[in-house]
Amino acid sequence: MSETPPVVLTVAGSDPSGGAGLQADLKTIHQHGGYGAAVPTLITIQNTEGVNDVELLSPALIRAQLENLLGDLRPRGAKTGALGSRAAAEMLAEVMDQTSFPWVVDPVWLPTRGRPIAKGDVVEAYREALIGRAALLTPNAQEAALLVEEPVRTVQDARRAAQRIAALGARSVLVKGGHLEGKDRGVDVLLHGGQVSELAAAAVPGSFHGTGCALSAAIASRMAHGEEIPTAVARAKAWLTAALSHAFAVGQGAKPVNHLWPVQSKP
Ligand code: PXL
Repeated sequence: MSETPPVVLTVAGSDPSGGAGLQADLKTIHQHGGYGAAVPTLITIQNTEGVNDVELLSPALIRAQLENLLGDLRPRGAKTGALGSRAAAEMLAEVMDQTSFPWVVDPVWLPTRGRPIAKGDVVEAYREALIGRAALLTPNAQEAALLVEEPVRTVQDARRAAQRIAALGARSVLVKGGHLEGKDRGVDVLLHGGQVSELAAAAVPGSFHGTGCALSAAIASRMAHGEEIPTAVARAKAWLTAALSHAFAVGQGAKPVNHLWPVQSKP
């Protein structure tokens, strides 16, 4: 007899190249034993070489999709990716208040390549409305720096940023170290239960796309299965490192995460 998988919801942008956004999240959720449900927030015109343009869906259209879905399906976990605007972030905060499952909030404001996929004042909306409602916030170093208005270049900076983001109301924070400098590159900092810990992984050489999306979707899926945040984060990171080591090119630009790479420790 097969067990019913937990529903895992992603609220994110569309990346037609399949490397990031909704498309990446659905593959990752499936691979981690979840049933993926997906609400698009914006459409990018994008291939593996970068984001060429973005069109935001209206907050009313995003809200209608969410309310209709949540009136029927019962997710056990969720993640947010690109939201695109302050208005969408504030609307989502209201919807989050009507739910009781954990939300992983992945701030997505700047793609690695191409034009920004969010309007300027979106950072403030995260600070005011989303940080305090997230079970876990997963900024990279650059996003953490925007949140705390201080540079984040070293593990020491990342530890301080995590504490300051917690002081802004976040329950748990994972500052991802993929963009840290020198020997600190690839060291993530997790603040959970008031404790700060470091997670190191061997840096995988190459130019990749969609690493943050895959990581947050994997963590949300593991949490939907009932895993505690530190275990979910460590195992999701181990899977991502392996999935990056086995990435392959699908176009002329960055390689997407190999989303279908097997998960060693099943949630
Ligand atoms: O990797 C961040 C990201 C998330 N979501 C969408 C994107 C990107 C980066 O390009 O396009 C839709």
